[in-house]
Amino acid sequence: MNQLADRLQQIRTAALEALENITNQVELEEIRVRYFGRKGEYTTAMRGMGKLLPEERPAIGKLSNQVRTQLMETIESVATDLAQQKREQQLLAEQIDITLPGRSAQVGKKHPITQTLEIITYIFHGMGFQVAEGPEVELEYYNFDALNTPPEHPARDLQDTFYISEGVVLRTHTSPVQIRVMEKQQPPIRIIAPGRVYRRDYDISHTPMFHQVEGLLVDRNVSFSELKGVLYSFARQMFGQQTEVRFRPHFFPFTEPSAEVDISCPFCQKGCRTCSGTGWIEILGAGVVDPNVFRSVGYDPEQYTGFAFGMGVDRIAMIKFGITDLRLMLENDMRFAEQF
Ligand code: 2NM
Repeated sequence: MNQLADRLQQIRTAALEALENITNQVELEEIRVRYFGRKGEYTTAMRGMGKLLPEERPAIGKLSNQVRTQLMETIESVATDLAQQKREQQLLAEQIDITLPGRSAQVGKKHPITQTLEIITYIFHGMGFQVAEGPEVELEYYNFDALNTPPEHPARDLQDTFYISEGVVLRTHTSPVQIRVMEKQQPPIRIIAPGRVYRRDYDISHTPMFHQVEGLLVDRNVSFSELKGVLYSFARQMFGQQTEVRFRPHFFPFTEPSAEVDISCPFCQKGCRTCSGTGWIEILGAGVVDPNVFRSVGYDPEQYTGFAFGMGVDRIAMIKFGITDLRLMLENDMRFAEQF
């Protein structure tokens, strides 16, 4: 055999040995270039073909093809092995333990005021009341005049009411909503008006914004006894069937007669901090709608009578959930919010 055949055999042996110890694709590429690149060992050796005698050519040609095919195939299979190895390593590295316990999802909760508002609304809905809403920035007329509140009444004072401009206030109660409904609709009326109200008060038990639900029922032959029935039913659904209700005479400009309504303390038999030792907690104001209110909306007080009531939702939420500090309601501290 001639020199070129020896050289090809050498290349084959050396290349196969080198291919056995390959550990990555960069090394493999180096080997390919070293033998089959433009200046590669195989490529260079093949330039010797031209110097062969014609009778030597077929055998050397066959050999060189064999070497070339064998090496190319080996390179190809090593490349496949490397790719698979790499994939396996990757899968191993990305392995996760699906038996580990999951992280529990953080579920948001409704604010206790929202929850209370929803419960109150649900109870009155069950007694046939529909929800009515109105603006928080309100005309002084709807907030006071139409509600039989005289011009010199202390509630209108700058000290108590936020004035936006001449004749425009932040509503101090949701009663103006009832006036607006009565202006548009004829009796029978059975509505509640939930929403935000504003008063210039800020201390341990008052915030300048709080929430109210007011109710209004107007029809023929409505009396104080219907009011008592509705409020008893509400109090017992809200605070439990054993709840007692007490009416104390009071005054409101928009109702006559008027009363403040207490419930028996849900926390004690007689005397705790929540009821200041009295056994009773005030939750409502109520009364029979004053004929002057009906006149201002164009209802005939000879034909229609009605009752109305109003309650502070924030206060009721505090009683319902046993919250002792009003300020917690507005701080949005998650440790507080998560408890309800
Ligand atoms: C209260 C207490 C008593 C009341 C009266 C009216 C209206 F529009 F019919 F005149 N709405 N709300 C009312 C009556 C509100 O809150 C303590």
